[in-house]
Amino acid sequence: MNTQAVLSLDDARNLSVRVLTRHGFSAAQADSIAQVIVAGQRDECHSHGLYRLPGIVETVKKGKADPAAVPDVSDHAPGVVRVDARRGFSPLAFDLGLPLLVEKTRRQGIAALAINHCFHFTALWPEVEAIASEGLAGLAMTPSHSWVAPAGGRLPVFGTNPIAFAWPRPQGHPFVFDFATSAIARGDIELHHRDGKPLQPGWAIDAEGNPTTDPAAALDGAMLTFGGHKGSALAAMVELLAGPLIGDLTSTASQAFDDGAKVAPLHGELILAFDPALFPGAGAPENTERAEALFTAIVDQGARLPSQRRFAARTRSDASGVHIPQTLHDTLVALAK
Ligand code: NDP
Ligand code: PYC
Repeated sequence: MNTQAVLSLDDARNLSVRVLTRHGFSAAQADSIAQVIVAGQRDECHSHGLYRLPGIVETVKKGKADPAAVPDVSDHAPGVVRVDARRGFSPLAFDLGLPLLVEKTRRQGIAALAINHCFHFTALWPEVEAIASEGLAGLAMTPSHSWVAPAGGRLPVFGTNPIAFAWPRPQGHPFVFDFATSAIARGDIELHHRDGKPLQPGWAIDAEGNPTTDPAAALDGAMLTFGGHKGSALAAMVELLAGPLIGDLTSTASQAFDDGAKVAPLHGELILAFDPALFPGAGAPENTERAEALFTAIVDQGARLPSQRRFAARTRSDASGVHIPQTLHDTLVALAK
């Protein structure tokens, strides 16, 4: 039977920090990672919640990541903040780079945060939501490992390459989307594999290039992009903007660095922020009204906004905690000892 453990958000955070510090993570690294993992679990993003902890620990055990890395923040150019994560994980690098990104964006209207040399396992919405909470719009993207075939091909070239966007609204939650440019995130293919569930057609091909719904065959073959050639082009854009543009690895280079260890990818991330107060629409209430009318036109016909499911899950979890498989809880308790 698939039994579940229920944890309060504080218990989930404390358990995450215990697992991480037990494996050599500095307090600062552990706090930033735990924050983002518990947020993922709270919002019922199961592929990017507590499930990630064993893989993070493995990335350190295999000698790839530095669990005590101290990221270096630099003022790279008038519109560019750079954070060298120094082979630590991305959450602390983002937390340390955010204040200067916000300051530059407020000064100039637009600014970029380039994170280099980070191990990356997180969803991107916590980052763009943090930017929106400052009254700014945010756009984030990152490569991963080469798991995804280009449209019309059969060999993995791209990462699952997510793109996330947030737009601040006068009241309530911002408008946020966050999706992989693959048909589904790699983490969800892994969860289908763990739970013995078939994939949906169109998500993956096997090692011979044949369509498959078998998660094991997909993990050995290649994932497919969403929207055919359109997702494929967006995936290529993410490789370029969050790779060579910022002096970092493509997903193929990250996979080569991994060298069969099968741990978290090492690469960069590009995050852009926009200050509405410094763009031509500033100060005219009709522009805010037009944006709000767009959201109304979506929901008034019964469609939903992206992140609506997540925000509803957040309300539930804030009230009654998070649910994880008992087997995962047992694994985490063992890792914390
Ligand atoms: P999904 O396809 O589950 O969701 C993508 C987005 O679409 C979400 O914002 C979601 O909102 C929204 N959405 C889903 N269904 C609807 C609907 N019917 N109407 C309107 N909006 C909808 O996500 P993915 O599998 O593509 O990605 C999952 C996560 O994996 C992301 O958070 C991503 O950042 C992460 N990821 C991280 C990678 C990394 O390298 N670090 C790589 C790849 C993915 P809602 O959440 O409310 O359902
Ligand atoms: O789920 O595709 C994914 C993923 C890659 C890196 C972190 N998450």
